Amino acid sequence: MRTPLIAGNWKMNTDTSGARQLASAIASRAGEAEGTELLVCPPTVYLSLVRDAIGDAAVGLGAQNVYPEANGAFTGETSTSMLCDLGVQYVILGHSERRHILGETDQDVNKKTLAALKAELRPIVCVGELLEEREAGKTSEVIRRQFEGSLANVSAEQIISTVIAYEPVWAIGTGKVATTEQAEEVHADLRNQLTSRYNAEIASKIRILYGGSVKPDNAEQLLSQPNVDGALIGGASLKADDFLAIAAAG
Ligand code: G2H
Repeated sequence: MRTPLIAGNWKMNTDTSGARQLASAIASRAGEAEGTELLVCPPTVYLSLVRDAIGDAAVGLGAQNVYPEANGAFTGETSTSMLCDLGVQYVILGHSERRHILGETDQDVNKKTLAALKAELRPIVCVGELLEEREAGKTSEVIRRQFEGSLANVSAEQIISTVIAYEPVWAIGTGKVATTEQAEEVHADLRNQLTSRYNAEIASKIRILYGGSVKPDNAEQLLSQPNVDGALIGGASLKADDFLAIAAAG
């Protein structure tokens, strides 16, 4: 009942011709991913050209960040209305690289989430524990805190448009992938939190993606878990063959 979402987070990669080629290659083969929703999230500066390269193909367009104010004196930032103006449908928020390299807090992520929802952009809100937090047995506590903080004041109507991504920080770009049991445990816990906060029907509609070194050879196992509804893919999303192979596994 939940359509899997396979999202490519290109991070700070590609250039003009690389972004165009990658988007065109994915768009031309989008039919291979029938039954799965495809999404690409290029760097902000390439959103327009990627949108044009996608054309009418069934591939969504996402941004990697947004600033929570509508417009004004915020040098270097990009507003929700600018993203909407470019035809962007989704925005990744609270990615661990933004939390840990750029110092974003749950409160920052929450402001961005509420601003995105207000502008009818669909947020993909990322949560995930550090290795030391997992080793200290604090995974569930950390995920709960990030869930509560990042999704504060999101209404029942709004949560339906929201996607959650569980990305254990120790698995990001490291080649280490969470076991299917580790992923499913956190995903099920997130679903329980959605049920407690909203209700079971709403919780059953929300997609929870897994992210962290997803590759064609581990995708099938991860995506077969009952509460894993897709993937947020970094490195492997930069090759159309790998990205589409992951989508085919979904
Ligand atoms: C996690 C993921 C994409 P990678 O950051 O969000 O990246 O697949 O390279 O681990």
